Amino acid sequence: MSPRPSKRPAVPGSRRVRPGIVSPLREVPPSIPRPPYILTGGQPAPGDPAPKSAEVLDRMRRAGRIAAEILAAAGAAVRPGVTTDDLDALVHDECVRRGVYPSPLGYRGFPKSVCTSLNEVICHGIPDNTVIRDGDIVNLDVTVFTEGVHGDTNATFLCGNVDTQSRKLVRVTRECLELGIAAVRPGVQVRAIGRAIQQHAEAAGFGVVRDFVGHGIGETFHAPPQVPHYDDPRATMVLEAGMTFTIEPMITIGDWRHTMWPDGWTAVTVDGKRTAQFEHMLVVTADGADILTVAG
Ligand code: EYL
Ligand code: CO
Ligand code: CO
Repeated sequence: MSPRPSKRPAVPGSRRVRPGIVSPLREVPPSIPRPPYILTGGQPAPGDPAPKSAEVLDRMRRAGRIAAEILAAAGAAVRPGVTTDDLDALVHDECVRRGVYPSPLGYRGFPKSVCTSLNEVICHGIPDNTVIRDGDIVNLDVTVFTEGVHGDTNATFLCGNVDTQSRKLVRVTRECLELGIAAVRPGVQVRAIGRAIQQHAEAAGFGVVRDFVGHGIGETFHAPPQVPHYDDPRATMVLEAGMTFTIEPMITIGDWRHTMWPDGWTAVTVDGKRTAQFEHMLVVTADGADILTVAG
């Protein structure tokens, strides 16, 4: 007999995520254009927060749509028994099929084509042979480079029968992204976004990760401004129509502080409690924001 009835979710946190075995590098056909950080092998260009032209926004909308479609396809593949490396293969193959470059691959030495962050992993988890189990939550963060620009989006997916508190965490985190987007309009400071997110997360009893932020994006993957997901008095930049950036709140059941695995990428909660994230790339419009990472 099983020690627990099969219909009840496993106790969250009863298993700690551990580093697994990372598969060999996947190749991108030489016909697919690379982002500058791959071609130079050097540091990413600093980028620019300036408003984008309509022509650049058209390209970013196409990149954003492709990223959103690949994210949805990968999320639909989440089920018990699938490994995070299986999801990397799916994202990688879908990028190649569509002729776009998977931005994480080779970015600052990241070895895979998507970030896969399970349970207490806050962000930047490296796909490996870890098996996703019933009751897990998994964030998939897809960025593609095409037509000279990046499209960056992520979501947290439920695997099978997930406990009530984890489902609340995922719902509240999605709402935090929506409220952050609703705070965007010309003339407000960047800090208004984090203020809206922090208010909602803390009212639900959850924590807001401080050490990873949203970011300007376009021809560079990570550009100014930094977009904190809490009310940071340093985030004084005033939004203007045409600016493009991500909002990507990471919300925790417990402590918001992280520890970094020795791989230098995988950020986990200090207390081992679960965390969730959602991300969109958007443009500031005359009266609000337009989300660029929507499937067609
Ligand atoms: C780079 C910097 C520690 C980001 C994303 C920043 C990673 C770890 C210090 C993806 C991959 C942001 O924007 C991102 N996802 O939505 N690497 C990233 N870094 C970094
Ligand atoms: Co992302
Ligand atoms: Co991002």
